[in-house]
Amino acid sequence: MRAPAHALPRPESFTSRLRGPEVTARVGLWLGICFLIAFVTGLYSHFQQDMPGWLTLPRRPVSLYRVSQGLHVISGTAAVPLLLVKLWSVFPKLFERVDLGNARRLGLQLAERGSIALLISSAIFQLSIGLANTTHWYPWSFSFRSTHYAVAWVVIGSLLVHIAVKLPIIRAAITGPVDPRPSPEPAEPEYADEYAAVPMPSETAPPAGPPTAGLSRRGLLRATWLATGVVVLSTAGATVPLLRKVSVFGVRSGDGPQGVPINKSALAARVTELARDPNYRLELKNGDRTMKLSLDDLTQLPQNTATLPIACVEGWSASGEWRGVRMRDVLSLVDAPDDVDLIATSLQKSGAFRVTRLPSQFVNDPLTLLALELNGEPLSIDHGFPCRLIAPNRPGVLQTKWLAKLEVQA
Ligand SMILES: Nc1nc2c(c(=O)[nH]1)N[C@H]1C(S)=C(S)[C@@H](COP(=O)(O)O)O[C@H]1N2
Ligand SMILES: [Mo]
Repeated sequence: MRAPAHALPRPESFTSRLRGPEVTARVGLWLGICFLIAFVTGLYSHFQQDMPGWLTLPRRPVSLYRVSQGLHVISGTAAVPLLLVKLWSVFPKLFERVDLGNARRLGLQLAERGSIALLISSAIFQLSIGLANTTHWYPWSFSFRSTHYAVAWVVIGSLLVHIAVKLPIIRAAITGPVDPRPSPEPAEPEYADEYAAVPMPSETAPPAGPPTAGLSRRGLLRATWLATGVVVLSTAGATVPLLRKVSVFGVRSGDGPQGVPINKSALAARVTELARDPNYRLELKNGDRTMKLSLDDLTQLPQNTATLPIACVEGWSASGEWRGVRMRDVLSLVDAPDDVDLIATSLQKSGAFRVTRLPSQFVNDPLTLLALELNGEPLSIDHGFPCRLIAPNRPGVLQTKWLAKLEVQA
């Protein structure tokens, strides 16, 4: 029966055989895996930047944050095509009528729909702002990190409820066949041979006609995996050096001054003049004890090398060979005790990343440098000339450039 033109469609108005729990559950399984990876790596990244007092984060391996944040952005990106296919596969359910006659059923239906509405809207919101962030595009005024963090709990919570509610359907759909089995054709009597081997299902010719014409569900799933693979390959080069050539949409390519991409340039941070000023001095402060060091003074101190990545929260990362003075050695100049935190301030007058607190375990790490050189040359102005902070296993946002002041926290 056709619905009148002005009425909403009914679930039966959608006739594609490709839809079904067999498809929804399989795509959903991978989507769930992506969400779980993004959630765990996201928590790690959040705590890196907002470390609760009870937590000590590891400093080795030095690339842990690079791998974790790379996985975060890759799994979030892979979730986009998966979510689209999954939403398409359940779209007709949107038009199911609620049963107004039965109060108990109505309550259950509303609860189910409410939790799904929350899941879908939070997931779409989360992936959208995450994707925008990887392209360095912030078309909103709220704080990205705290919003992304809060919504992550909404997504993961409503996802768990959703999985719990649908578990019987998911289990049956995943363990059964993807495509409906072709109904066996009755054997023609003259060919019947009771000694002939029974044909394996794959050898059985599919019945002719509409039931198998066109794309099968298996084909749809293959296309979905392929699309997800293409999306990943075309973006993951921002963090996986081997993929740089195929990652046409990699937001940051491998290039940038001295072989390392830049996020904020000196021009954008309005520090060029201050950074190039021949009277530049780095201020050290430990209580009343202060000291001012010129770039020349800094180059006279013992120099060390550390190979450490810059791993931006936005997903790109690159390794560099940094050379400079160990932070511990710098602080010894003002007799800083062993277990103090450090506040590093940039020449920048404003901006979210002009100040960092470096916990004592990083201050004392022999790989933490006040870097003066990158990949064999003095730091370029965009990488933080005259000097910057570089520490192992920390997000890029905390690797403060164009340092003006290092202060022992009282
Ligand atoms: N002073 C200052 N330092 C900063 C930033 C900034 O905006 N201001 N951006 C940070 C971010 S977000 C990243 S990812 C790294 C990038 O370092 P690079 O430009 O040398 O690659 O610098 C960090 N240091
Ligand atoms: Mo960054």
